[in-house]
Amino acid sequence: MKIVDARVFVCSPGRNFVTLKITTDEGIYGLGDATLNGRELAVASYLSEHVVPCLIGRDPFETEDIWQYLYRGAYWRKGPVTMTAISAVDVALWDIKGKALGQPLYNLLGGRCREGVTVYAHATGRDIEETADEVARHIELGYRAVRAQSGVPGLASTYGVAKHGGTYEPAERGLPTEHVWSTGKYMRHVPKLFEALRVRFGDDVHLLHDAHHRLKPIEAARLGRDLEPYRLFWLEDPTPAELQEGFRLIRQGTTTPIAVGEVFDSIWDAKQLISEQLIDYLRMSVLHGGGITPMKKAAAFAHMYHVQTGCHGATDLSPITMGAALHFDLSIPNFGLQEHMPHTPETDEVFPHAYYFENGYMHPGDVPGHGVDFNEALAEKYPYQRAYLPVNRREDGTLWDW
Ligand code: EZ4
Ligand code: CO
Repeated sequence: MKIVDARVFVCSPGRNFVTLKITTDEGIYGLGDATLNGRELAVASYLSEHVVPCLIGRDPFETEDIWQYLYRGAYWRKGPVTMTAISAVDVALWDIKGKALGQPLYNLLGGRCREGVTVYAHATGRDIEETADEVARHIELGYRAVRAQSGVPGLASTYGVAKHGGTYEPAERGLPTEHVWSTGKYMRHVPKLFEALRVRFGDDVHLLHDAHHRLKPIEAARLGRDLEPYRLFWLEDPTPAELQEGFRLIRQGTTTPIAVGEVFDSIWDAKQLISEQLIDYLRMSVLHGGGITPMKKAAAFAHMYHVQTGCHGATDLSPITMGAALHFDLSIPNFGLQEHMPHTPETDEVFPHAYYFENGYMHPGDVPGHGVDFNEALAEKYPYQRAYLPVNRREDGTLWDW
């Protein structure tokens, strides 16, 4: 079998997605997600200008060699644009393999290791009560794990909370909006949120929280300690992770489990975090982590150090990534938890998929490949619209991490 064509699509059914379609001489095609929130066109151009010409004529079964060719062969390694592009190729090729062999992807990756993939939902509200009501709604929907974010008194807006309540979407159309941040106000508020949630919901539901890279390590250690009575499943992205040894300070200060890695693009971003046992969950995704090929290796490495996976699954990862992630989650021994933020009906219509939610689990479905398709004609009705993630400043105007 040979690759005869590869095309890049950019569409915006509610938000922007970049999709790669690779077609073979046998008529089988595979789909990969190439979405990098706020920098979509850079990946689209990287693919169509620099990667697609190198794919024509190759055997789509050679996922390892093609991955090495695109990673090592580029000379310039790593980086979110490069790794997202490589991921799109890798996932599309695994999709082709599954379709050619008539098998769901999980059977090519080691087979099922569990009944289904436990997912966590997002509960978000402008204050503690509204957030608690959202937690209640998600427990009723069957979720066993819920991430809780709430507005902070004295701050006009914060990460994870929609301005008018309801569903939260991490990018906005137009130029970046600016938020104002206060670490002190935030840190005083979050323990009150989780105290209220444990009083109302008891101990059975898993509760999570995302600090979204806004704290310094010593502050994260204190927040983790303040949250210990409420037994979080994990505290996510407590601090930016370029300085991996910075996590030692967090570890020394708290036993709250730590999850990090949604912005990682390679195992090198996590090598020290894992080998020093500084984290509990690796959140790197098949999308931004370079595909299924490197994620299998990253998971195996993490397994040696008691680190489990906790794949990123926000709405800016397309349904193709959700499908691929579910096959990956099902087939590795050290799966931890998968994020699930439902897409809009428009997005689901553009990307018809076999995966489904039932009793707190997601299932990838049993169709060959990853089980997610792409409706090209419908996608054309939703052209790209420039959109950005917000930026964050401290109260005195200093630029901060968003
Ligand atoms: O802000 O995916 O856990 N999920 C998150 C996301 C990220 C977005 C950034 O594009 O932190 O909502
Ligand atoms: Co996050």
